[in-house]
Amino acid sequence: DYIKQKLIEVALPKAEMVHKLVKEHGNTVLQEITMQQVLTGMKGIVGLLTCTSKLDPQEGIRFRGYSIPELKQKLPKIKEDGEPLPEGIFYLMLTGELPTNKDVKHISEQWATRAQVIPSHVFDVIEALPKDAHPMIQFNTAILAMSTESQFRKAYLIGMDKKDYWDPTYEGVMDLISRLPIIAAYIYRRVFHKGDHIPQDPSLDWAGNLAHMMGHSSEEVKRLMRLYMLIHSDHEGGNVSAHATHLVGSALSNPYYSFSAGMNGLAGPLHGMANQDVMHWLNKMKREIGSEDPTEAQIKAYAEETIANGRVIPGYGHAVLRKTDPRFQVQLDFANKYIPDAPYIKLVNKVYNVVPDVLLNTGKVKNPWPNVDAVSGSLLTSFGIAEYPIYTVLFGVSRSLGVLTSLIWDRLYGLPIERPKSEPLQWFIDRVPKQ
Ligand code: NMX
Ligand code: MLT
Repeated sequence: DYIKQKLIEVALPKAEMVHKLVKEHGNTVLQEITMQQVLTGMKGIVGLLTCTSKLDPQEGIRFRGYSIPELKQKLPKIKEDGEPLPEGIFYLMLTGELPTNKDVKHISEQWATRAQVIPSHVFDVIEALPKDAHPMIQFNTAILAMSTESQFRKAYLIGMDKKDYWDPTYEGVMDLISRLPIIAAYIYRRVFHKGDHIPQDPSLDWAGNLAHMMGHSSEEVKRLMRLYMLIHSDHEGGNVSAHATHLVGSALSNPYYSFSAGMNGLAGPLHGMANQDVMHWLNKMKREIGSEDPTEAQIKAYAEETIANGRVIPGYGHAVLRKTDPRFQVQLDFANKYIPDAPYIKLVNKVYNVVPDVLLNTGKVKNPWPNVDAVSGSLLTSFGIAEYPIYTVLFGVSRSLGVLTSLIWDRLYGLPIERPKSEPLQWFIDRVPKQ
């Protein structure tokens, strides 16, 4: 696998730089930290080294310096008018370089080959769960069950030099990513299509194969799945799923354990589960208003009621972003191009017209604009994937690309175990300046 050779060439000087920074500039002060930052979710505290992507509050995400519109131009596609292949963004995040068509084909083939062997106990474990267990429970259980395959643990036990840990990590990551579409599609067909499974087609690309195995094999859905897998793949290092994967990985837990930790975080309603919750919010609103096509005034009143009841409006707000999420915009553009008249897309547009003002009027919401989840479910539903509980699983399949690439880089950099300091309440009270 020539990618490994390339990776080590790119990474060695960077790993040396990290070592040098710690050794020669370890006492450099990076920033001041306030009481508020620590007590409100560590917002703005730089505590992580992450190279795969970086989030600008105004502009949104850039993957190795490239914005989503730039990637839509620069990453390889199957057809010129199609969407970039997620294999390409994986290569970019991993190596820092834009891939050629050959690189993308190589990764597609690697994943298709590695996906051939999933041990049967993984499916037995899924089958042991009730069918109505949330798909994220089934997904994460399967991820953990696959850790019996971890090369990392075996290499560790035979006494591998720690400089080489990145190698079995890379192998585990490639195996795990290759298998996630099969697991996700298996759960989808088990829960929503009477266990009528569709075999993988190794000639297809990673995202196209996922759509195919889910039973949505039109070119339109494959195109949508490529876009979906591209834009959900990473959101710098501090979001809950990335941070959890990194933290657990810092104990040298194998890629399966580490990714499972990230997926447990993604299943929270303030993170990835918001994509399912948006659909429940929209549908409950329609039911309570008693109309399939509520007016903007009705939507505004419903949003105000949600807030008055002490609940959040899912799909809106962000811990870092202070503008409309470009991942929201690119999905809306896709919808406006291919399905402008879809009722859910019209509804999303109406909600977008009124909810930011409702949130601004609370006087406390720092970002009133939509995030990635405000439209993704409506888009999937409009293309026939209307089973909401699978949405966070799809988010998770995509998120593997970024967080697991970062895990490889954690090993390449040789980062140690993560262990911040904690203090009880009195310590914070004692820090308040005396009058
Ligand atoms: N609806 C109602 N209230 C909100 C919202 C919202 N969409 N967003 C923030 N607030 C409230 C928040 O609950 C907090 O209230 P309080 O002081 O009473 O505790 C106040 O506004 C200040 O919060 P922020 O500093 O603006 O937001 P924070 O950084 O703490 O949280 C989110 C960020 C994303 C968790 C928050 O905006 C939210 O709960 N949004 C809805 C859920 C959602 O869409 N999550 C998905 C995020 C993207 N993803 O996929 O991960
Ligand atoms: C994400 O994609 O991880 C979310 O937008 C949450 C975040 O960045 O904090």
